[in-house]
Amino acid sequence: MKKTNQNDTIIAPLTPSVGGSVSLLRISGPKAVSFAEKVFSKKNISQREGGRFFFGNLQDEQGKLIDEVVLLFFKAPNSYTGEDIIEINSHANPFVVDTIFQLFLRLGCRPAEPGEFSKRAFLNGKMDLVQAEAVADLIAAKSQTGVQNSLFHLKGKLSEKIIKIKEKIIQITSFLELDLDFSEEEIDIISAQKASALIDETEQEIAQLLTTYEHGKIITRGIDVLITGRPNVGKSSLMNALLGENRVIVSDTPGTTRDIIHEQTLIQNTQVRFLDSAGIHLTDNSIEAEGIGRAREFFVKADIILLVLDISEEIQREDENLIKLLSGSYKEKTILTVNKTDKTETKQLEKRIKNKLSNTVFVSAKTQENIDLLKEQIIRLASGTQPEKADEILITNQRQFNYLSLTKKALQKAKQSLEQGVGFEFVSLDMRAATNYLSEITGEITTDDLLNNLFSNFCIGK
Ligand SMILES: Nc1nc2c(ncn2[C@@H]2O[C@H](COP(=O)(O)OP(=O)(O)OP(=O)(O)O)[C@@H](O)[C@H]2O)c(=O)[nH]1
Ligand SMILES: [Mg+2]
Repeated sequence: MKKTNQNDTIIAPLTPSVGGSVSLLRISGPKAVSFAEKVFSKKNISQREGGRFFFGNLQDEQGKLIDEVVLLFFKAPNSYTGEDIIEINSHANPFVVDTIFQLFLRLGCRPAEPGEFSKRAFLNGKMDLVQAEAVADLIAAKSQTGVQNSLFHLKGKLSEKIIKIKEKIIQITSFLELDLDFSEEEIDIISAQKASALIDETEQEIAQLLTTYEHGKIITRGIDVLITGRPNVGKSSLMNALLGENRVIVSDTPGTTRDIIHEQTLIQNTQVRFLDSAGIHLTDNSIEAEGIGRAREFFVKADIILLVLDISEEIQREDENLIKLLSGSYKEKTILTVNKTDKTETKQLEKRIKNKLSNTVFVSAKTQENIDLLKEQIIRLASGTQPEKADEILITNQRQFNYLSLTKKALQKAKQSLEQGVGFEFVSLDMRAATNYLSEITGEITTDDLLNNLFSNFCIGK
């Protein structure tokens, strides 16, 4: 996001440009009302109370009728952005919407940058950063639980939790600093042991929040599942079986799938996106070769990898190489999916395969055997630790996760110092660092770069 002037009056559509029957445009800033009064048939809006709606005609500068509209007025500071806001509900015809948009640009509005309404809301103290992120999460949530969790964040529940933890840390720090002040008089305010125990308590609270990230991530963003394996093992057939429809072409000619094909579905109320890829030839020489560079990119990005084997054939060198590759850094997220169980007596092979990877499922894409079990495994593996209570607050993004991890590290360092008998003045520095990291989560401490980066990922009109 460019550095933008906060005094500009900005405009953006809140609804998609095509489809629907009503369209909504939002205008926010000091001149929103005066611009509207110039072209709306009802005047003196500024003298009315905020939170009202008005029905009337919208006309251009020459008095030509553009549309019959409903106009909403929110008076500063009681609006989303904290500024005067006018919202125009017009008919959803794209010509009408564009004519209104152009009219307001001529009157002096500037098109809003992505996320600019929310950025103004943050800068005007209407919400903190966690709440602003919750707005974007709520719109994009990929499950009902994701919606619920975003609402918790929006209502400030995560922020409250973080502020409470921060207050505890500040209190311990003030004990430590007070103790330093009184050290001459040999009055003990707090012992190192007591301080260490209190820090440990807060560290546990942060550790608990950190464990919610995996689950928080998937309910907000969904799960990406990559289906991989050598040619002809039944990757595309498996994708169809998991989707419950014949989406991908299947044939007995190896090399049928060429490009990555993705399709999504809901499993246990969670959005799952399957990616079917071309079969990988992984010969001994090619493990490090350029050829699998692209595949590796997908290995990194995927939340779960299904490595498909064909049990009706002997395990081949290519299978072995893929198993070797994936049992390295991708082990935790790989499920060895042994396919075509309908074709052979599997007992012998089962034994050989059993210990190759800890997560193994035997399936038949053809008869659908164990496909439901595979779905369960996918969700279980991606979810990490499940929340204990349904209404538990989950953290949902990398930024929150990183700052909480930094806070935890700073507390651990403080605790270590106390155990080693380091002076309270040094311990207090780590405690203050911990407080600052928490302030960055809610946005009490922030930089222009961070704000620009965060809000530019929002959609236009939010
Ligand atoms: N009997 C049996 N045949 C299967 C099963 N799954 C796939 N096949 C057959 O195996 C052959 C290959 O299936 P595909 O799904 O095209 O395999 P693929 O791994 O996507 O192949 P490429 O795209 O060429 O890499 C087809 O003839 C399928 O009908 C299964 O569970 N049982
Ligand atoms: Mg295929």
